[in-house]
Amino acid sequence: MDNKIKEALAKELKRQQNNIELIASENYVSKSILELQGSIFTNKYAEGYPSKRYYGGCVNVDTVELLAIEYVTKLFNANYANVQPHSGSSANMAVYRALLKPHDKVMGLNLSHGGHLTHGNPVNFSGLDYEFISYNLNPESQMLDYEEIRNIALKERPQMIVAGASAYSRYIDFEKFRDIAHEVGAYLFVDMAHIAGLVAANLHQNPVDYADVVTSTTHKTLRGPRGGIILTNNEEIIKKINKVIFPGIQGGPLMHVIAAKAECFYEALQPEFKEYQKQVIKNAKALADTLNQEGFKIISGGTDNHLMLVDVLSSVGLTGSEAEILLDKINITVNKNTIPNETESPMKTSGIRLGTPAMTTRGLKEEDFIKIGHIIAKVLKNKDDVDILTEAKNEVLNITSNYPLYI
Ligand code: DSN
Repeated sequence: MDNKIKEALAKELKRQQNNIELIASENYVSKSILELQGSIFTNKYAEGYPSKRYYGGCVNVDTVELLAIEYVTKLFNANYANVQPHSGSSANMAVYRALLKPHDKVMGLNLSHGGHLTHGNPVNFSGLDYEFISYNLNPESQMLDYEEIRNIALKERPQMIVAGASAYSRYIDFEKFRDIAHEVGAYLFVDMAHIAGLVAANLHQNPVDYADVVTSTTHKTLRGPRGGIILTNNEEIIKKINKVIFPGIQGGPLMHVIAAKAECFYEALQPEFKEYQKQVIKNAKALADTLNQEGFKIISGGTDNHLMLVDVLSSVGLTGSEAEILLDKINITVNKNTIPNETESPMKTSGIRLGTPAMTTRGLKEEDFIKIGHIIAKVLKNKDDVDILTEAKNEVLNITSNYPLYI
């Protein structure tokens, strides 16, 4: 292996081992998933679908793709799945292309209110190719306002409503979204990427029961390899989706990733996965409560899932970017994040987003997250105190050394 690449890999392993990872969309995969994603399945071209390929020699990749489909449909109680999307973004592109015409009207959650770039942001293909109308969180509760969403839908009459979020800490009522979509004759499309693991563990309402089509990534709470999936109960919709994924927008499927996805769904079907997800939620509540007691403003007032958005600007006068850099110095990794009615640029922001999936995989419990909450508070309130920063970094290293990773 090239020495420079080898060195970067070794340093990244050390970074992952020595840091408290609080990026809500990250996780640590099992050794089996690592092995499969780095496996010889990467050598195989398999354009098409199981038993309908454009290449010979697909007998074994057919097996793993069929297993991935079998396990994921069981996990989410869905009739049909496409496991080939390279990412959540290409899964979402496939849904729009399968069900909409260019410039059709679509409703999605505003990015700074917790949505995602592919839910209609003007700099993303979704916002460029379709006419997106954003809905916002309620200004008082900072929660989804179903009455307001219904009012916008009745006025705008969109062809599709997108539900789902990447920085929203509260329960999402997909049944209410379904009722609104039905009332205005729109498709309901749910992007459950962030909460898929909670859904798999029956700790959140399953959008597959309500939506026409559901997408997810596989690497967040679901704890699998990086990639996307599409689920539906509708045979006509899956036929359209399959055509859009291949040959429409993708070429050869990443068979090493699909093998790792199959293992991810297998792992998520085991009873331990439910216990893991319960702990993810308990840990998030412990962290949010601690930060709240320390005087930090949590957007939406708390969390029902694996993440929280903290308004650091109004709490301690730091931008999200300053907080991210400061916490990085003491080996805590977070991401700056815009908040509802953001006044700063996306590179600065007023908030940081924190999540518990990765550190829960390492085995941390509520008492650890209470400690982490106090460390974060101490550092963000004393940014210029070198002694406090040194003490905080030692506390972090003490925690990470108690929960070894990949040894
Ligand atoms: N970038 C992902 C996240 O961090 O939530 C969403 O795609």
